[in-house]
Amino acid sequence: MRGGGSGPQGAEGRRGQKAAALQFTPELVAQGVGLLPPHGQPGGTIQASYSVKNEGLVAAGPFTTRFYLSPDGVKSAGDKRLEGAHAASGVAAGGGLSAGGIVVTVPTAVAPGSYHVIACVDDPNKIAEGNETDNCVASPGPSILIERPNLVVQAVGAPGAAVAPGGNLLVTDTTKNTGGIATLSASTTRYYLSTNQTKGSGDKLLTGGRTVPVLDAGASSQGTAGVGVPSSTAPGPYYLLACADDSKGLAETSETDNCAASASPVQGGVPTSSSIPSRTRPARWAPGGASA
Ligand SMILES: [Ca+2]
Ligand SMILES: [Ca+2]
Ligand SMILES: [Ca+2]
Ligand SMILES: [Ca+2]
Repeated sequence: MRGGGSGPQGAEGRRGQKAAALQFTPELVAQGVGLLPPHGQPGGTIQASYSVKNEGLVAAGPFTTRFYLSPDGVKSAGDKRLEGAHAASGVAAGGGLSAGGIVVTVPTAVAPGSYHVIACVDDPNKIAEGNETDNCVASPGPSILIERPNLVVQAVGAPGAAVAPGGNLLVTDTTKNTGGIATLSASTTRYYLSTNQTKGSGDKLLTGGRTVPVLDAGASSQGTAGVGVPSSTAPGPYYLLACADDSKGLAETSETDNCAASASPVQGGVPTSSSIPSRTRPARWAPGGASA
């Protein structure tokens, strides 16, 4: 009987040693985590919340909690850490802490998709604990959808008059956000003269542009811009192109659908009014820059 009892006594002894070890360290255990709102975009901010318990018999001093986006909710090396963290002042022995409204930024490298969020307390591991493997907790289901906005030009109004080199003209366009989330910032729609209806390297950029404000998902902005025609514009018919976010300030679902062309071409490259006799000037010519 004595021999039969040694095994259990040994196990109890190990349990006792473990319990004794736990008594003299903090033991942080992550309890729950959440994100608001449930959708975001690379470069955008969201708000994290979490809770933690200290199951040890010793108070935990200050520690840092960090957050990760994980496709499967299992913490692994490929998970993307959200920029920003929560600096907890500490948790009393046997106590708990809940924190919310923690502003974190989605890294620009995060691909669109659904993610679980994971909170890891004492993430840099500055506090020695009885158990270091229970410091992370994942949301039970996917808690955030990472999306991008998408700007397109829906309509371009071609000027009725000819396009004179060195002159100015007014162009009208409608720029729409067809993506599922608002743009992070304002953008610039710019305009080109093109010999066809597709943007190419030889197209002439018109000076000036139009600032498009922040657009919610599905929202559009219509506006008119005064733009200048390069004096080197050769004679011929041109389509007018409008290209959304032409300065490439926004990451979008598609970067190749940003331009649209006028339905019909306009006549371009007509000499400026100062270069030909006044009796032959058509009334439609745009004024020639400084002489206007
Ligand atoms: Ca722990
Ligand atoms: Ca630790
Ligand atoms: Ca686009
Ligand atoms: Ca863009």
